Amino acid sequence: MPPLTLRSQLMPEAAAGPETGMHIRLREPAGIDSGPGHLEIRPGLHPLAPDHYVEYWTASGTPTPIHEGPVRLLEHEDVLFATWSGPDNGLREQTEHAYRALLAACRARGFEHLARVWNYFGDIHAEEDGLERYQAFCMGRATALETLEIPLASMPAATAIGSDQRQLVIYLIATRTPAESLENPRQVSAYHYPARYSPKSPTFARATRLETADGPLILLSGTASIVGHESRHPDDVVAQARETLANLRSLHDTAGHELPRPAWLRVYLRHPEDRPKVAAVLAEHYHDVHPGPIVQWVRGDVCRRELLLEIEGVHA
Ligand code: 3EB
Repeated sequence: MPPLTLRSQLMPEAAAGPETGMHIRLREPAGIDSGPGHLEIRPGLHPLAPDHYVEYWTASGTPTPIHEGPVRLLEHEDVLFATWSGPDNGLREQTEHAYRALLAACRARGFEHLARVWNYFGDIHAEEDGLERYQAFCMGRATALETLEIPLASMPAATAIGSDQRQLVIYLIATRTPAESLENPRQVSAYHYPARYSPKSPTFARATRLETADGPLILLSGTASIVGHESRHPDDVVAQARETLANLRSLHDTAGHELPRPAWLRVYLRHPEDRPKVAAVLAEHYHDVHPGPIVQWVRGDVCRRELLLEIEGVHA
């Protein structure tokens, strides 16, 4: 099989981006729409002014749009973009239902492998059925992935963030051949976290690596100030930013040699006013990377209350 073509770009809203593929726009209302060759995903997040970027994912071949109720797909030769938008009350059941439907749709078309998944829903810390909603989400997701017999060593990279709107929005990238799942030696694998974080552990890898026609593509999961399995530096956003970047560096070091540079990063901040402090830490960390990563700043709730930021991105 020739290497796949999969490209990711973060571009200013005013720029003319690719017309086909998956477009992630931070505007209201939360949800997903499809056009002839593209999907528009609105996760229910707010960008921090004055930045307005759009994230684009493109692949080779003429895309075929498929619409099956709450599942919308965009099928390419060797990449399938699959999305879900639906209510986020009864989150555990909704999440399990969404994952089952998404995975069934991917498998039916020969895309057995998940490379990257993004998950957004509102009120992440609220209680539901005696669980925090993030835990309810983890249970629904883990149950679906177990039923579908996805091995822990083949988990996708992921993001799960509390948004500002009550809508469950999931989008993912599936491939016919497996991505390589990467773990971080500084962190316990999320799927081995102790049960106190969630009765069923979060099921994701720290990153995935895909070989593409343009070279390796590293998809970084949402990464926070967690060492081992414990949150570090509660109440200290600068120390959390440094710890998060140490995690990203360690992850990068495990991904192999001659790796591509960070193309773009997205920083989720619980408190928008922390941006200047975190921006200074990022500038210092990437001062010798030219060109440095494009950075998008977003308001979002990280799954543990004490965590003030999370960073995800793409090396390409
Ligand atoms: C962590 O490392 C922070 O449940 O899919 C980051 C990325 C986090 C993805 C997920 C959770 C998820 O545990 C939280």
